[in-house]
Parts: sequence; C-alpha cells; structure tokens
Amino acid sequence: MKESFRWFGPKDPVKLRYIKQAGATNVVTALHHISNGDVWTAKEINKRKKLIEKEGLRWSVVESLPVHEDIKKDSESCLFYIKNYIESLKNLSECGIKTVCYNFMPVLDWTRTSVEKKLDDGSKTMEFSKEALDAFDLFIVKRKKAKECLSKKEINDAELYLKKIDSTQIKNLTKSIIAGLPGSEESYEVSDFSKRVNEYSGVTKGLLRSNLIKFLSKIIPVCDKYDVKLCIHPDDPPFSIFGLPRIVSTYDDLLFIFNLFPSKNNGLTYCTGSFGVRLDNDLIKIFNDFSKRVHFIHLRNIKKDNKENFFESSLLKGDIDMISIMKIIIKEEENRLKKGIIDYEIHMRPDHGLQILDDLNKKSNPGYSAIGRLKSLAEIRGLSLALSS
Ligand code: DNO
Repeated sequence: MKESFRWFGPKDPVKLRYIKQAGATNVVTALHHISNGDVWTAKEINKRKKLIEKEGLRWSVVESLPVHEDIKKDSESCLFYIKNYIESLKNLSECGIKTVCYNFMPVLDWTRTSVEKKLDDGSKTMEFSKEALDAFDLFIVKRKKAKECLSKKEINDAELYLKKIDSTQIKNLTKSIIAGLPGSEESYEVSDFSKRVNEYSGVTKGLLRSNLIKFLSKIIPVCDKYDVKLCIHPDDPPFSIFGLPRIVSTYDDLLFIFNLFPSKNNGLTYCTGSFGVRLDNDLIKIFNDFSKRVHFIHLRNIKKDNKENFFESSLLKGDIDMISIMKIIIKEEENRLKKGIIDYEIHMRPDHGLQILDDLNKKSNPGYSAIGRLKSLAEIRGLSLALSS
C-alpha cells in the first residue's frame, strides 16, 4: 500500500514535516483555496506539488476535485462546470497527479452531529446520532417535509433530545452538521442551507443518477485519454438525510455506476467507515467484486446500531474486521503484481483519527488530528507487515 496522510494545505496545523515523521510517504490533498467549480491551473497545481516535494513527500491523490452543485442538479451552467472539471483533470494529469477522488452527495459532503464525543478513556471522537439529526431537521431547519418521513416515535425522540440540550449545544450541533467539516468545500448558515436543500425538491434518486451518468459520460473518456483514475467516494453517512437522495451507498448503487461505464478509470474510493455503517453492506464482497476499480482506500472503524446511529472508534476496536479487510487488500495487490502491473500498490490513508494525548489540547481539523491518525497508520502498517509476510 502507498501509505498516505491527508493534508489540508499550508494552513493545516498538522505540518508536512509531521506527516513525514508519522511515516507516510505520500500526501493526499486538494487546492482548497480555489472556489468550487473554478479551473485548477497547472501553475497552482505545480506550486502545491513543489511545497510537498520539498519535504521529501509526494502528492499522489487529489481529494477531492469537487463536483459543482449545478452538475449534481443538472442546472443551466452544468456544461460550463463540466468543461472546467475536464480542464482541471487534464492539468492534473499533465502535472503527474493521476488519482482523483470525488463524491456526488447533494448539498452536504460528509456530516456528523458531534465532533467532540467523549469516550470513557477521555479521548474524543465524532458521532452521528439519528435523533440529533432529526431534531435539527424538524426544529432548527424546520424543513416542511421532515415530518413526512418520520414515525411518531422518531418525532417524539427528537423533541426529547432538543429539550435536553442548551443553546451552546444547539450551536455546536448546527456547526457540526452544516458549517462544513474539513474537505467539504461548502459551509452554510441555517437559512442558506434550507434554501439549498429546497433546490433539490424535484431531484429524485433516479434523476440524481441520470445527472451522474451525464457527468461520467463526459468525464470518463477524458480520464481514459489522460490516464486519470477517478474514484467515487461513498455517501457518508450512507443513507438519505434531509430528504436528499443518495446514490453511492450500497453494493447495488456501485453495480449501477460501474456497469454503465466499464472503464477502470470509473473507479472507487473504498472507504470502510462509510460503507461499514450499513448493516446490509458486506464490505468484503464490495471490495472483492469491484477490486479492480479500487484506486484509493480510506481505513477507519465505527461502532453502530441498527437505527442509523454510529460513532467512530479506534482502528482495531470497532464493528469492522480490519484484519479481514487488510487480507483482501494484500491479496489484490499480489494479484496486480502477478499480472505485471507496475503500479500495483493501492493508495491508502488512515481516515479520521480520534483525538488522543496532545491532540486534545490542540486545534486541528475535526477528524484530522496528528496523533490519532499516526496511531491508526502505525496499526495499519503493523497489520500489513505481519499479514504480508
Ligand atoms: C471526509 C472525507 C470526505 C471525502 C469526500 C470525497 O473525511 O472522507 O470529505 O473527502 O467525500 O469527495
């Protein structure tokens, strides 16, 4: 595996030097200062590349090249933004960066209801609570159709939840859900968020799928031409929230996307923590059946129930069996090597880390603390070395 660490650019409190000290060799990053939809020029890409290379690291994966909302909604300016996307892909490829992660989640990228859940040992993690999300939807955003998809009990639970929390907690809840977690590229105030969600009122799951098809039909030939491995990130969480459609949550969703465009450049970001939240997702089957399309891996663990609640656990202590996951990754790399594929190692980064030790007293991007992720990387390397030999 190509051991990587995500870096949010020069303003990231986790410096490139620390990434190097953590033992990663590759960096996953994006040009976060460029507005969503604008072209990434070769000049800007090279500037960032040099910064990374100066520290003896390599920029190997873009996470993410964001897909403009107008593409997801197929609005008037959709083709304009697709053209820009193509231009950015071409520039990235010409600068030697050929693995690009993206997502197709409407309005929000990943979201949590708390980024500061305290665990028994004093460490902190992120969680998604269904009643907290429902409370936010029903009583803070006041979405008109929110009640329609909830049972009486769910509405009651959300009401009770709201009664229990004070104004600071309401602020934190709002911030966690819509103020934009790191890498999201979009952040909202409540009124703006409500407007954005309403803009999707006619966009059904079928329509969102058509819009993805339209996007891929223009983009995949470009990826083939410029040798870019595009890899879609699953929905996080992998189910509908705020009544918005989600189309990258299950095995069948993937089957649909990959059957339409068989090119291997129509690839997957295999994110264990996102897929793993659903009880009906078989993580091993997903990997094995789409293994040739896995160009990028996010490893993290979660603990979940069967009611859409989950929190992020430490790498080896969650519901996901990391040992089995590691075994199939190693097997796939061995297969690639046997086939003579030179670039047989898959780009992998430890995904979110817990806040532990000094992380607890430092400001870092939620989920992207230095020590928590360093611990995960060390555990991954240990597993990988032991299982490969
Ligand atoms: C969260 C990340 C996501 C991911 C995007 C990919 O930590 O996994 O923000 O980068 O969904 O486009």
